[in-house]
Amino acid sequence: MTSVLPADLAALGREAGEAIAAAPDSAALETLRVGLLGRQGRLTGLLRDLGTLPAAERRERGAMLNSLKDELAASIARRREELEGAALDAALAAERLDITLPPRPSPAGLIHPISRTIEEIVALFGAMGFAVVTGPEIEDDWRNFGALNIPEHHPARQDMDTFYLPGHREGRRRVLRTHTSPGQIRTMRNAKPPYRVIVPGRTYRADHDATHSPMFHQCEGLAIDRAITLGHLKGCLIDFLRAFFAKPSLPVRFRASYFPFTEPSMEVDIGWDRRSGEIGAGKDWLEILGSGMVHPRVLANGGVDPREWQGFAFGMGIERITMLKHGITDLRPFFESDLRWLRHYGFSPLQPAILHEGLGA
Ligand code: 2NM
Repeated sequence: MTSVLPADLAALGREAGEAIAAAPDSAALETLRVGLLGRQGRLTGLLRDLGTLPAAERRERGAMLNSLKDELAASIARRREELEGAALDAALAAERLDITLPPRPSPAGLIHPISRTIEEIVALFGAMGFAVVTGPEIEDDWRNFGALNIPEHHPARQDMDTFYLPGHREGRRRVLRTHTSPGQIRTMRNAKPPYRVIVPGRTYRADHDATHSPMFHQCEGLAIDRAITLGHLKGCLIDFLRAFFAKPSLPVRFRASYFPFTEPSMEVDIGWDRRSGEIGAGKDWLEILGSGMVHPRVLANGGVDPREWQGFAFGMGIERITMLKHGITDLRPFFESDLRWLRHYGFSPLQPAILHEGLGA
């Protein structure tokens, strides 16, 4: 635009240019645009007024008005881009997400150490082909004692140690199971060999002091096939103990013992340091579970022909191996529901016991 603008157009251009540059947001800018270039706009009005002018004046003023209109439209478009860019920058800054931040602590609950140990046992024995079996906590004394070759006069049967329930069917007193072996008896009577099962669950004995709870947890296992040997028992339990305690060279010792339901019977010890409590270190031995080849009489009681089938069984205390693995020294808080203890010893439900991550502490 080289020709000099008449004063009214120059003033309008300056005023409009300043207002556009100062428009604080897109809405204000749009109001300005409508006021200048809309159908009722000031510039539109001036263009409309051209018709009243003489032809020569009309052409010159028309050209100036059109070029002013183009200039203002371009200024508005530039300012719009500026404002939209600034709005985007502001939104990006305000909604910024730091994806490197750690997650907020989850308010979700935690897995009780007993449940965690059972999950780990299930994972480890599951990998060795064992299925999980559960049974009722109220049993009769035949499944709990008689079928297991535990004699009538055995001290474990005494009222002192066992919770007997009132009322009973002929000769079959009802008891709170003192071990999970009745679950194994049920498996033998219900399923056809071969099978491998573990039976984790609650068990009960009339015992209550610093190291005994009247309700506690056990896991027993049973593997029956045509040619299961003591070698299978040893390999299976050594593998389990080394994986459970996450110590690949954990010393494991088998020591001859006696149980009425197995023959031969063996206690299983692991190496530890009595003074420090460290598992797998030092020169001391710690009894950790019981095992043996299932007694032929127990097989027969389970409806399994001992001339055709044989196998091994074992049993362990869940609280005990949990305490040893995690350095828990007192049994009592396991069942006191003290949230401080549970928060300290609980496990994240988001990190379940899966073998490809290992079972290390
Ligand atoms: C143990 C030790 C040794 C055992 C035996 C049986 C069954 F039912 F097959 F006869 N179940 N569990 C067993 C064997 C349990 O616990 C220390």
